[in-house]
Amino acid sequence: MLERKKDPKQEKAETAVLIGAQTRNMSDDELAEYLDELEFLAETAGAVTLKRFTQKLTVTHPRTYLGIGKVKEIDDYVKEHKVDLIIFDDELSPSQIKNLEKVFDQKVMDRTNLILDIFAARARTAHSRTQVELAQYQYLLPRLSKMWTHLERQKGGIGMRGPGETQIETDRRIITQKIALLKERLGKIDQQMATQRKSRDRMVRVALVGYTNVGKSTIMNLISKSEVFAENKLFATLDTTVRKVFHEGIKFLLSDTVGFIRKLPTQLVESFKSTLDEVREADLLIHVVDISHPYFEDHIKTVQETLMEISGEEKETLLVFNKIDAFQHAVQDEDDLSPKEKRHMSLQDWKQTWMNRMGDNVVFISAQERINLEEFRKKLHSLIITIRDERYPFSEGYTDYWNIKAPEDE
Ligand SMILES: Nc1nc2c(ncn2[C@@H]2O[C@H](COP(=O)(O)OP(=O)(O)O)[C@@H](O)[C@H]2O)c(=O)[nH]1
Ligand SMILES: [Mg+2]
Repeated sequence: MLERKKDPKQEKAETAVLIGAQTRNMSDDELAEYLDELEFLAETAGAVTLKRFTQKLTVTHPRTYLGIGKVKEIDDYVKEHKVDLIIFDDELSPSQIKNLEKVFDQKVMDRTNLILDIFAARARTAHSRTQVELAQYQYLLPRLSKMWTHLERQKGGIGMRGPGETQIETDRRIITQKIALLKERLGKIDQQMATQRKSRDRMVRVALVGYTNVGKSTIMNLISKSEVFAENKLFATLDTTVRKVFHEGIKFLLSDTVGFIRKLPTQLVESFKSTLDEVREADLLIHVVDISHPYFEDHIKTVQETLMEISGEEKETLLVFNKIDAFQHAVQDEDDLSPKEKRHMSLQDWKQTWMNRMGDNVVFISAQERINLEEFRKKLHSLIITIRDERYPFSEGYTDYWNIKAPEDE
């Protein structure tokens, strides 16, 4: 884990270099995008990125992940610039981390590690802190045991079962106990939360979902008079906020929670199951997409996959393309006859694609600049009314039903 300084203003920020491997079917643009995201993660964790290193790889090196020459090149830079952290975009094996730390003589992290660290720093409530802690121990446990078998194989069995092994066995036992304890504690919190959820009115439940940093919390605040923390950081929000919303006779519950990201560590998804209960139990999802992001289609896919992992079913969804104010596209020269690439597509072009086939459940807005919010509100309300009348036919539609106007009034 990153060591967090008490007062970041007084102490120098940690420095980092980022490492990305370019596998066979990864384009240069994709690699750059992955490292942009990794740099954003590092920044969120409080580290300043000094340089990126990349290498084309068909197979990864079992001992050091990268080839020896590249490792040497990075090491020279690390030593010369006194770099604190070497961050890899891919998950490294425990032995690779160990070998690399030996070479660099500095902390080596992978993407999973970094995300876990950000979650740890941003957890505000006992609930999310417990969940993060559980995820951290679950990340650690297999690594301890793998490191152990790795050492054992390296040193050979007989006569080598020394204190090292005993220590690891002790650590394993402590961590296993800790995991059991955390699970028990979470179980209790979950029960309390489930009771709270049950005691709520029979209202339609709507959950904001989406990639991290797309504007979910901003939209939550717009719709529901809440003051959820919105910031240009990854994972600004971890805890779920639920608000009752009343507007023009429509009543619903709206929740905002943690966003998703590419390669979200499975330990986190598992540990955050109860935070994500609001999503799982929602009647309607508002899937927010940052359309100004060049890889927003990948983000949509990641979110859909994570949602399937959480709830295992497809739910009614309103797809909200946010940040249209920031949307840009490259303009193609008129005499350029090569086929239009995605980066050349205007908002109008996009609307003619698969988005067009989504029917009514799509809307384009800017939450920040308050563009097209009325259309958003109408679509949301009509979806809510449909669900409400299906689910709870005698709750609210009832009064409307008896409110029959005389024909001459119309
Ligand atoms: N340009 C632009 N920025 C936005 C818009 N909506 C939100 N943002 C910014 O995007 C960043 C992330 O917003 P946030 O609501 O925290 O996203 P979340 O991680 O999905 O909850 C913040 O800096 C917001 O101010 C928008 O419509 N246009
Ligand atoms: Mg948020």
